[in-house]
Amino acid sequence: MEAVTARAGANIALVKYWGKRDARLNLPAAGSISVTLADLETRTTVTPSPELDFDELLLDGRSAPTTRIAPVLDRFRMVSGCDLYCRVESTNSFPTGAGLASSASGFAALVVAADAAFGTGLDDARLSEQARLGSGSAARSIFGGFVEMAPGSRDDGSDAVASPLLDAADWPLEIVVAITESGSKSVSSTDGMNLTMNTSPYYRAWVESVPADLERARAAVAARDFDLLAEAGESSALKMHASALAAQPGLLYWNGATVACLHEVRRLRAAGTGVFFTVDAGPQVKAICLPAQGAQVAARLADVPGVVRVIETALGPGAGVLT
Ligand code: 2P0
Repeated sequence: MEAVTARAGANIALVKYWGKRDARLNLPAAGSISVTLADLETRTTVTPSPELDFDELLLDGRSAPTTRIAPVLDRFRMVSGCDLYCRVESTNSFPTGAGLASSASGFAALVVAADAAFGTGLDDARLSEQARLGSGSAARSIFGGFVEMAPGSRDDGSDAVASPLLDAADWPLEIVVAITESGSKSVSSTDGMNLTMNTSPYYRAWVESVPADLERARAAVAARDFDLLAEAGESSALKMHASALAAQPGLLYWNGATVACLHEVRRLRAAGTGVFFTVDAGPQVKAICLPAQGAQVAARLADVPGVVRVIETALGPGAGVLT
């Protein structure tokens, strides 16, 4: 069998995913809306081989545990009827230890490469389902541009998949990531979500508020209404963090520079720049900018005390095979 290489971009949720209706199948408690990034990507090569007695993983050149990828490969082995173990080599274009999640682009690239290597020929919805079983946010990285993840209602999760809302080229927003701490050890998203679900008195209110944010964000994307997207996006991020802050013990993902960046983004918007913020399960700030405004926002965020570096990227395409 041939080695197959695939790539997938990381994604950033504008309407956040935070909580599950089924932890085993990674079924989200509510939908989410994201943008897929062009320049923060994972490239993964899958090589099935009769010479292997177990799966192997090389992550950025280093041997890594296969606990999370072996179940994904098992499903492709089952569907294809081919029981070969695989060598998986995966590299991220963005700095590891920069606190930027790589599980979304990682699992999306893995399932696309495995699908081609095992010849299973799954369509995009089924690839999204397989990526979701690896990591909830990975379901969205199968698609490019603006993407919506459906929570689904079936117990087997077959309808909990992502679908595209709008191509990147149709509204080429720019993203600036302000890194405020490198190598930070946050509580993982999976653990943070579980703690919030189990202990936060605000969790239910958070989940109940998501459909209205999805509606606003969907309408904003359809109309290319940046102000409406900014309102829905900042509100979703702040509410997600409010639910996490109220967990026991409270999850405080932000540092001082994180908060300083949020204020700087608000100052810029008040002065007329098209920009809004979002923050995930870590201290980095992601600024979403109108086309051609990324460079100005990057320069301003780079000057905020405590910002270690900034990364600028365009929106990008969905996952695909390279070779
Ligand atoms: C999101 N995050 O919508 C939210 C906002 C982080 C904060 O999706 O447990 O790594 O593997 O499904 O996908 C990160 O969560 O969690 C995430 P699992 P995942 O982007």
